[in-house]
Amino acid sequence: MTQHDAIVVGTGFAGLYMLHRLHAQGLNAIVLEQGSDVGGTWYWNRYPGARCDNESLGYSYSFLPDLDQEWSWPERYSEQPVILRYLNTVADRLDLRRDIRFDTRVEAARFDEQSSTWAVSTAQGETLTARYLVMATGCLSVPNWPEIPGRDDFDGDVLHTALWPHEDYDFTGKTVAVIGTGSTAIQSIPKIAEQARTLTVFQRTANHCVPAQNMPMDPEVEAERKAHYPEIRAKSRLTRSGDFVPQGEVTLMALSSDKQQRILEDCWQQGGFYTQYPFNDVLTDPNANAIVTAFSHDQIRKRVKDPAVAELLCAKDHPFGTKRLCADTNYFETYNLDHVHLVNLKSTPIKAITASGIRTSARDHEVDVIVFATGFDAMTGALTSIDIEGRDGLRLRDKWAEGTRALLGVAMNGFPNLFTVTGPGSPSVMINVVPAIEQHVEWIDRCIDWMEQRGAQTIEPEARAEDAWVEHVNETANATLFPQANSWYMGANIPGKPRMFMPYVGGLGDFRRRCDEIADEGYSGFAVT
Ligand code: NA7
Repeated sequence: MTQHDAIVVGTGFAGLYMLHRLHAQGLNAIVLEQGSDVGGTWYWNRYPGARCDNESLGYSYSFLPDLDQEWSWPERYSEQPVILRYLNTVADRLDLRRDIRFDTRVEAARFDEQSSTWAVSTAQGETLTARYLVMATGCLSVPNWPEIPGRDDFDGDVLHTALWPHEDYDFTGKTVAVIGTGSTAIQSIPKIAEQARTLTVFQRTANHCVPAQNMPMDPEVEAERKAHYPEIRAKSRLTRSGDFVPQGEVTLMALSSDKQQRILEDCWQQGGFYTQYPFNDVLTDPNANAIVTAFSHDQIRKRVKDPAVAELLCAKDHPFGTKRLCADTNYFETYNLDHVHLVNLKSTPIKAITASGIRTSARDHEVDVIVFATGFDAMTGALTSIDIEGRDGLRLRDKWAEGTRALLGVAMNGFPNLFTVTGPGSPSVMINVVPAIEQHVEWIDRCIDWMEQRGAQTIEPEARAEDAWVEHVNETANATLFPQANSWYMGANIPGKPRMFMPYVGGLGDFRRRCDEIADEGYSGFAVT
């Protein structure tokens, strides 16, 4: 058994930063990573068109001012290879690789009350122990393979967007099926269509989608940002979204109809999350939401030639923005191509995968390749797929059987010295995730330092503090339209998963203030031994 001060799981943005902070404290830390290199989400998701929906100039670490100045992001939104290159650069520059063990999958973690240590066992048959265990396993890291009978019978290639081959996959001349129409499918479908002989998209639910308006990086915008990076970073830490743009200043329902249309046109012109940022009522007032929905549907009807296809592509079963908003480049125009077809699974559901393709209730679709763009067991999947056992034999899977419970999304009653970066009950996926990660990592780092200074042995949330936070998370979500959608935020994409709105919608600034208060008060709401 190898003994460490801290074990971190995962080498995405979270794991790399956590290791850097633990190094700075002089602790003996090791990171275990299932992949063969760093990058987390950006290591695995290599599908054609994979790109970040957050703007490049805000989707990077805030603690590397020299790198901020040296680095050039080529486009407004970065492609996966660019972000992966950035993370590799960070890992090299901070000399992190020496404490990362790749190709190492964590299978179980057990807390030993006698020694107050975690024993972490890997699929490779090793057990490592540490006083602190930090799960930096990401919110979207366990691929969802839907239970469709017959997948193993298919004679062609089966791909999942979240487990994409590391060498380029060539669709040229192939008949291709894509299952799913979430963010990932919306990014990859136009790219796959460029190569495929035919492409058939199997859509169960249309998603709300806005134009990304991607473009080469404007040198003036970049120079301006570089001149003011520190101030902008500092301000972004206190905004709702972790991004530095005006937010929530417009009440849509207070405007005349003309003004509403003009501001929406302007938002669509700016693209991406700008379509949501200005408003303070779109995610709380169904009337305001209906106006944005109608506007967005009109844009789709203008872009798609076949009116019946356009109608199918308009999201109608959930309010605008209550599922993760998708950002597109040429997605809707792709359906104007003769070799691209849309199958509506609501009227003709998939019955099975056969040796030659996909069988719906209407007919067989023969294809060479099936691409599953079917998402993730989000927020909890990476944690519950590991057998985590805390105090008194309590298993995390059992604790969360009726819904997630955690204090600040960072720690859980019954699991001393276990920390989760961007766990359920924190802003995580509701905002720019890099500032969300940084806030959590810095809080964990400070907490571990405090423990070390006092010679304390264990820290864990008290049950009543955890209950109060869970109630606050629920109340905050229930004051919005978010719970009306069957989203992965709600666990609704995985059969049998408890329905509960998992992330915290109160915004980063207020969340950070609450977390800091708790730390300033000597970790109020936490039991320390
Ligand atoms: P999402 O957003 O969860 O989308 C998955 C898609 O797959 C969605 O359209 C689903 O339809 C569809 N799906 C899932 N299971 C099935 C079955 N059984 N049959 C047909 N269609 C199915 O995942 P993404 O990867 O696109 O995006 C996840 C996040 O990654 C994204 O928001 C960014 O934050 C990055 P449904 O809506 O469930 O009817």
